[in-house]
Amino acid sequence: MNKLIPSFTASSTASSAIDRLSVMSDFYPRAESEELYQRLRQQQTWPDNHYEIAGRRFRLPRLQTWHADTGIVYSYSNNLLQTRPWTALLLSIRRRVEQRVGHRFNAVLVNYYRNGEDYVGWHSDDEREMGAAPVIASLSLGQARVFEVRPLGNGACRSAAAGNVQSLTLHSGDLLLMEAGFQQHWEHRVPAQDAVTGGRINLTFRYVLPP
Ligand SMILES: O=C(O)CCC(=O)C(=O)O
Repeated sequence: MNKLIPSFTASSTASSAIDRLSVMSDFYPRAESEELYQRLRQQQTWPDNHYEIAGRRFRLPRLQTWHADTGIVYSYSNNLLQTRPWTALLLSIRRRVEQRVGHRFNAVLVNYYRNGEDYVGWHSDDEREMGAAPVIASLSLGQARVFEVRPLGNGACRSAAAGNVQSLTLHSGDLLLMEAGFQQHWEHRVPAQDAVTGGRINLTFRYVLPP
């Protein structure tokens, strides 16, 4: 399958089977990415990570904020988060990402993993509001963390899928591109890593279809 963006270099781990996932290493040079990490960590006001669904209380294993253009509605964020306006810093990062990948984005989910205990579990970013084949650009800042992918499976396929996990390490400044078609066939997670003490911020830029 052709790469949508030939100038992206696929990571050696991912390229073996996942041709709709690519990583641009050092999209931000290391020193700049560390500075961005510190600025975001301090500038963002992180909301409480406890929430309720149907009267039951849950704890999100990370902190999150959600920013979107005016009028953009997204059910995932509405369940958990209030939509915030873009900050100047987030907007400047968005512009640079858009220019590089050649896609427009109108929303970003900011995930703050405070240490190795924070994680995101297996999921696909396949909410209806993003259309049938979303393109998602994901910027990593701060502590390097493992990112795992596996084929989507259900029922009997689930156990086969579990044995087919591929992983790569995302470093500060790396831009991961989940291209059109990736979410329909793969799911991903950032597992807990007990040995990790540093924090990481990840920005996933998305295009949500206007209502
Ligand atoms: O932190 C990451 O690298 C992944 C974040 C993620 O999966 C998401 O925001 O949907």
